[in-house]
Amino acid sequence: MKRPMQFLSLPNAAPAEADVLILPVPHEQTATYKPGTAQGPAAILAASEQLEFFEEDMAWCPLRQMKLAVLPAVEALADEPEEAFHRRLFERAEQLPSDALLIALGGEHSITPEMLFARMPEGGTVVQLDAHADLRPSYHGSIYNHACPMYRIRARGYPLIQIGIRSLHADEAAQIANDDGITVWFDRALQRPGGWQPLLDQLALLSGPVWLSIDMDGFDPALITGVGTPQPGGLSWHQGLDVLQTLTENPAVDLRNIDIVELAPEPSRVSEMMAAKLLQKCISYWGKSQGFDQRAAQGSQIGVNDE
Ligand SMILES: [Mn+2]
Repeated sequence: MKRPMQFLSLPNAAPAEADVLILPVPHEQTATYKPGTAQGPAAILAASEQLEFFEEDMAWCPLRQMKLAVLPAVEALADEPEEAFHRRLFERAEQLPSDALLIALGGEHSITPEMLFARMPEGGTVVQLDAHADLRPSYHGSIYNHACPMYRIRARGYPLIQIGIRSLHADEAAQIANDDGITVWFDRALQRPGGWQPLLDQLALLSGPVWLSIDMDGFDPALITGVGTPQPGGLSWHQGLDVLQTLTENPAVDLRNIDIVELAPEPSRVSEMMAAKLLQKCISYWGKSQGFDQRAAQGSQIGVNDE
């Protein structure tokens, strides 16, 4: 039997009423090294069954006071050209309510641009956790390759803040050096004494719409081996949470869109558990920043027997 797509095993709210929308996009077309990202969304949601309803950092049960819906997955049809799939993804993202928090689950990183073009207001900034700059204009003959999403986004004028970068082509390094709209926080410098706080200071000064794009390979592969293209070094779990918390607690930032991409499940299940817990933190930190903890309990999703 096909496992129902649910978060924390909870029944899904009606999408039009949801405060949080989870969009599975199990798209894997251009992976260049380790396959498996197509199984990412289902594995993350299955792992979420093991999470507690209580989220310990913010000390509340987010889904007692927020409504969440896992949406039907957007998947490529058999023999569908890449361009047609990406157009459908754009249209799907465009139809979703704009005031809910959208969290898309990949799939490979190539899914980010169309969703972003559909939902990100002008003047918005992209904050990207990633081992790779993803600034190639095309790769293996395709602009939709997972090495290219940030090139496409930057070409539309959105400024980029890239965090944890530790693998890039010389041409990407040249683009970064010549483009004031790209700020890169290289991993090696971030991990030196005093290297981390200036990044948080920059994020605390951001304003306007922000899209948070989390490539799971931005984290240390010692923590999460299940990624398509692992690279030594990388962010710790707590550094990832620092970024999330700084953005959600910045009242000048309007964070409505997050993607979590490039998870390729592995038998240990540690990798998908980390992604599931990160998803829970996104929901909790965002919900707390929006004041949902002050609202009356919904009572609709967590039943009395679910404790
Ligand atoms: Mn990436």
